[in-house]
Amino acid sequence: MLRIAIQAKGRLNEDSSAMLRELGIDVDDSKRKFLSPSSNFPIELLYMRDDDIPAVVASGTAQLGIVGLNEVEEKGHDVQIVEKLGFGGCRISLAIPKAEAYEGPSWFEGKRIATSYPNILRKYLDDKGINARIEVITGSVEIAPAAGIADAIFDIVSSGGTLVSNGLKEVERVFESEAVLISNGCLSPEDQAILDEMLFRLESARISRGKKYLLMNLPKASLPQALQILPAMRSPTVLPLAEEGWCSLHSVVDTASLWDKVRALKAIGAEGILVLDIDKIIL
Ligand code: PRT
Ligand code: ZN
Repeated sequence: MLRIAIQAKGRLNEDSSAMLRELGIDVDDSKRKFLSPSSNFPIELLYMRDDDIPAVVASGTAQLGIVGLNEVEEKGHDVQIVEKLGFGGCRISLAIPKAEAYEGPSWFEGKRIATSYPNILRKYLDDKGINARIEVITGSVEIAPAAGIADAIFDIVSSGGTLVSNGLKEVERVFESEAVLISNGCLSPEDQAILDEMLFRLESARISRGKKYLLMNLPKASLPQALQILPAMRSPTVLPLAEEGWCSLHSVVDTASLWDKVRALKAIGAEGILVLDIDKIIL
C-alpha cells in the first residue's frame, strides 16, 4: 500500500482529489479521515496541512505527496519532484506600495520585507547582494505595509487582485510555482510499480486533454484532400459506407484547430460531422 500525502483543506485539495479521480482512482471525500484508503487502487491518502507534506515525504511516512513547488523549495527537504501537475499555478513576488517609484531590486536595500517564505527570499536577496530585513509572518502578509510592519512584501500572487486591493504593486516575480508530485526517492519495487501505473495514467490523461474525436461521412473522391487536412496520430481511420462513393472518416484533432478543420472538411463535402470528447488516449 503506497501512501500519498495531500492537502486536507485549501486551494490544492480539490484539484488533488480530482486528479486522482481522473486517473480512475476512487477517493472518498465524503467520509474523509486523517488516513483514507482508495477502494479500487492500492494507495491510501494522508490528509494534512500543505506545510507538512514535504517533511512527511522526506521522512518516508508517506511515499508520495502532492504539494506546491513553493513549499518544496521553501522547506528544503530531500524529496524528488516526480511530475509537475499543471494546477495550483502561482508565483511568489516582491510587491511594494503602489505610490513608490521603482527602478530595480536595489530598492529593497535596507528595507523590511514581510513574508511566509523567508528561505526563498533570503536566497534571492543573497543572489542580488541586497541587505534587507526579513519579517516572517504566517498569514495576511499583504496587510504588513499598511500596518507599518514592513516596507514591502514577498508573497504568493495569482490573479494579482489581492495586491491591488491592498494598494500594492508587483515589482519582481521571483519564483514560479505549481502543484507537483513528490517522492522520497527510495520506493520499494512494489511501490515503484504503483507509481509507474499512476504516471502511465497521468500521461494518457495529459495527451487526451485539448483533443477531440472527429467523425464524418465523406465522398471517397475527397479522401486525398481530407488526409491533408487531418494528420492524425498515425493516420485517420477510413471505413466504407453502404452508400456507393462514400466513406466514414475518424480522426483525433487539437481543440485549438477544430473549427478550422471542420470548415475545411465541409468545403470538400464532409457531412454528418460528429465531434466527441475523448476520455483517455493510450499510445
Ligand atoms: O492550511 P494549509 O496550510 O494546508 O493551507 P495554506 O493556507 O498554507 O495554503 P493555501 O490552501 O492557501 O494554498 C496552498 C497552495 O496553493 C500554495 O502553497 C500555492 O502552491 C498554491 N496557490 C495557488 C496559492 C494561490 N494560488 C494563491 N493565490 N496559494 C495562496 N494564494 C493566496 C496568496 O497567499 C494571496 O493571499 O491568494 C492570494 C493572492 O491571490 P490573488 O489571486 O489575489 O493574486
Ligand atoms: Zn500552509
